[in-house]
Amino acid sequence: GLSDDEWNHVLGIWAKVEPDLSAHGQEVIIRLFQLHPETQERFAKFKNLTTIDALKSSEEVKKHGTTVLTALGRILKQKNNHEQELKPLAESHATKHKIPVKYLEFICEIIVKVIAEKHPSDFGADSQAAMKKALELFRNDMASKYKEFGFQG
Ligand code: BLA
Repeated sequence: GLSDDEWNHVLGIWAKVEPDLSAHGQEVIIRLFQLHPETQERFAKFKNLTTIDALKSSEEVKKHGTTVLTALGRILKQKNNHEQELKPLAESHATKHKIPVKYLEFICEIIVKVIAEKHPSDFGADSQAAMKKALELFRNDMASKYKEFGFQG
């Protein structure tokens, strides 16, 4: 797990992300699709967005980005007592969306990069290390829940 100090780092930087959650979320999703085009194919509703301009001007992309970071923020705030928040998410991702753990790794890495770019003076080495650790816990728990739902991830 994370120490109190590490959770303070995680929630401290998250408090800087929250006022502009949708811009962060939009950037994360667009970058995910640009770097890993196979991830965009998982979204029936984004099939028509074939150019970077179309992605940037899509309200639906912004909305999904907000959904993602809102859910992630709720989970982080539980400081690893996230069973209640994680279970329905793992279930939908295992049985309905069928999202490989690898894609979770992709998006978590991008989340750290986007925060680092937008908050260079508030997201130092200790905070980044703490956030990476928190996201690793999240991913590991998703992966083990996936297995409970019969998805190898
Ligand atoms: C939908 N993803 C959702 C929803 C939530 C999240 C809350 C809506 C409710 C649900 O279907 O369970 C949450 N998505 C997250 C979180 C992350 C995230 C917390 O990406 C990452 C920290 N889901 C993934 C990844 C992909 C993904 C990596 O975790 C990438 C391919 C896809 N999520 C995905 C899809 C949907 C979804 C395809 C359904 C979207 C829709 O049709 O509305």
